[in-house]
Amino acid sequence: MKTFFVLLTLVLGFSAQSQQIRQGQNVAGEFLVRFQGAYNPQYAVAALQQQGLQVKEVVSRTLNLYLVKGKATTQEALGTAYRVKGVAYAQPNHYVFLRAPLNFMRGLPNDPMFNQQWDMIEGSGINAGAVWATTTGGKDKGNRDIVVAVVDGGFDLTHEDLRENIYVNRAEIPNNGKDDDQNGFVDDVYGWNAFNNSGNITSDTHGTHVMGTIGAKGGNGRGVAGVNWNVKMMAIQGASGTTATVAKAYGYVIEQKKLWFASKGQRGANIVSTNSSFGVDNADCKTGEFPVWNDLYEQMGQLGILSAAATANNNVNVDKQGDVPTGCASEYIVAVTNTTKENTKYAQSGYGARSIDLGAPGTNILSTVPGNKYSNLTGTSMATPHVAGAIALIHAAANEQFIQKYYTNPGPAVLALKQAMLVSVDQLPSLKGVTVSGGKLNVGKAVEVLNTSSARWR
Ligand SMILES: [Ca+2]
Ligand SMILES: [Ca+2]
Ligand SMILES: [Ca+2]
Repeated sequence: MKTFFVLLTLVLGFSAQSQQIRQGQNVAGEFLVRFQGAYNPQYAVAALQQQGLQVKEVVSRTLNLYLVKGKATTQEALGTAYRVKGVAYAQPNHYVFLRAPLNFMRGLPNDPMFNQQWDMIEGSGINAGAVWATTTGGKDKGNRDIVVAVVDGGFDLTHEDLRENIYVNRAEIPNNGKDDDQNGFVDDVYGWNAFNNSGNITSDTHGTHVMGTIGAKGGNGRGVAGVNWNVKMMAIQGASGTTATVAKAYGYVIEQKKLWFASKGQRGANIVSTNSSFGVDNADCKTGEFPVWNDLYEQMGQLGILSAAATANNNVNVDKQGDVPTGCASEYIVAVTNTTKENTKYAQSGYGARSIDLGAPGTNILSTVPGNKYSNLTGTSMATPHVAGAIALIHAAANEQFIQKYYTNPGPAVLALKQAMLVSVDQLPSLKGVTVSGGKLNVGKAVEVLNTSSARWR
């Protein structure tokens, strides 16, 4: 009987949510009647029917309790029920709600520092709450894991608010000096360290902070919430040093995604975005001095990987001064500048009507730092993970038409995703005319735009 009660409660609670029913409301015309004495359904059914009431079901035999439906209002029906001989009491059939915090029901997390995360909400932030009401990330409509490759200096993979969302290559046995899954990389469990060609990932503040914005575990009652509460983040070290290091870092990403397609999702990783919070200032990607960079982004793009890239932390016009990678030609780069809580471009951040696609919050951003700590940082490096994370969250929220096209024709699919992000921005005066879109990321609107357009795809 207890099981039945719990089930009933859950069913009622669930329908209550979907119909937007408030606390304190009850099911119209329905009520519960308990009879005195031992269980006697024949008597109860007949006696209630005589008063024009209908027994919907036996709720509890031990309580001699029935769910009853009347034709009149609940109050009138209750009055009628009390006229039935042997009735101990009757009461309305209230809607019951799960004991989740109220903000959880509205798509906002219970993480204690969330009240400082202005970057996630509507207004000055990216409006992630609009998506969280439907999905908090992790899997697409084809039930495939969504992976973000975070290319940076290093990561604290043991951080309390990150560890559950770190990608793990389960086919690789750690630290045995062997390439167990024969993907060409020895001991690559969490990703790859392109600095020293090993699977040994070391910790660093910058990369740990970037990771938290993309995918700190949300709704776990700890710390902060990332753009994705659930996601798999692949740790790739190789965000500085030389172009060769960067090429090895992205080379790993490319190989894992190729393997994923070739094995139909059995091996490799479904990487949908990368985060590039690094680059070369005042460098012209189009002179022929940096072809490797553009080729890496092109190859990733054709495999369905968009790369969010941070532009310079200087008030420079990238169209004129150049920047690598945000001045590179590849359409698969989403170039990002830094916006503030006041919804303006941060003064020391790059722009460019042709090269810088959009803005995202990057000023005083609270996120994870090594040692289970949290801290505020500022820079285009902090803006960009909002975009890399948004790409992953959009994959989780995208409809089946999009996902089908993504599996079969990934390049065009992700260019449509990028376009949806650019046309759905919140227009900001300080970004108008100096960025491609003229505004700041609004991931909630981007999902709407993409799903509306992909619904028409064949
Ligand atoms: Ca391996
Ligand atoms: Ca191994
Ligand atoms: Ca958290």
